Formats: sequence, structure tokens, C-alpha cells
Amino acid sequence: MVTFKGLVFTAVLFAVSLPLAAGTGQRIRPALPVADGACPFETIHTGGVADAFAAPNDAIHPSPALTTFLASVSSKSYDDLAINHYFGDSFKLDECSICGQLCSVKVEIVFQGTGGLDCNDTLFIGQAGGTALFSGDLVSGGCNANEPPPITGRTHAAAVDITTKVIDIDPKAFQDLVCFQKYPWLDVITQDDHAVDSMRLVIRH
Ligand SMILES: [Ca+2]
Ligand SMILES: [Ca+2]
Repeated sequence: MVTFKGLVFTAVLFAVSLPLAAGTGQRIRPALPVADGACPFETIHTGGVADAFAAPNDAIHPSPALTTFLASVSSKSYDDLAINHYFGDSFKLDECSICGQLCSVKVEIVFQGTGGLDCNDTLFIGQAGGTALFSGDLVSGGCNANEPPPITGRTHAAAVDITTKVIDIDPKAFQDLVCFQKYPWLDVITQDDHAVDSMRLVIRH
């Protein structure tokens, strides 16, 4: 019998060969069985490459709504260390993994401060210009938090512990928002003094 831990290990080995989703730059691991009777499958969408901010910068593939928003502000892609810029990217969703039984929905963001006033940065998960499923501090505790010093370059980034933030999204709220939409997307926006290395959306269904 395959264990959940075994599947996580398999996913790491498999990550380099994930297929590209049609019309997007994100990679989606095919739904794999997991040891959970209620939700026997796990689908993972990825954005960017988990490469410790290595060059070249990973491209974003924003939804139409997020594209409109990013055009109205100073914005940047993955791995870009610029301060005072918004980062945004989108997951293009598959109704097969969002409209049936859902047990958990998680967004994982790998990021690091890059200077400026990074302690007050914010995170939005939802649909740009519309409903938020999460809206709050990117750095838990805000400016009272003991955030690691900002990274100053790609070489420096490889030498520090990079932060991974995991946001648990309420499965029902997620489903109410995106299921049965004609072109469902989930947008992620950070503001404004961090670099984002990569993201994952993990759906248990
Ligand atoms: Ca800031
Ligand atoms: Ca990256």
C-alpha cells in the first residue's frame, strides 16, 4: 500500500517532468491517489520554479482579471528582487478537481523580503477585483515579527533560509467562488517589498 509520505517523495522526483497545462505556464501534477477515504486524490498546481530565486526570473501567467490589475500598478514576475512592486500570478483551475468533494485547499508561497519596508507587506488570494479567500499580512505578525534580514541578491538568497508560507483556504468558500465558473482562476497578489520564488496550490479531492 502506498503511503502519503511516499507520495510526497514521489512528487519531488516527478516535479521536473510535470506537463504544462494548456494555455498557461503552470504545471499540474496529475491527480494521484492518497490515503484518504473521503478525498482519495491530490492535485498540485505550481507557479514559478522552486530554485531559490535563480536566474532567469520565472514568468507569470496571470488571469485576465489579474492582468488588468497588474497593468495598473508597478508589477514584477517571480524571482525579481525589486522593492515597491506588486507580484501576482494565477492558477488556472480544472473543474474535475474543484467541483466534487473537497477536503483541503492550500496555497504555499516561497518568498523572502528584499528590503524597503517589507514587514508591512500584504497577501491576497482570491480573484483580482473580486472576492478574497485570504487577505492579510504576508509576514505573520507584521512589523512586530522577527523576520529574517532581507536578501540582497541571488547568491545571498541561496545562503539563507527561505520562507514558505502555507495558507489554508476554506474548501467550501473556495468551491463557492470558483466551481461552475466558465473559466475559473485563483489569483495571488503580494505587495510590495518581497520576492516570490515559486508557489503551489494543493487540492485534496
Ligand atoms: Ca512594504
Ligand atoms: Ca524561482
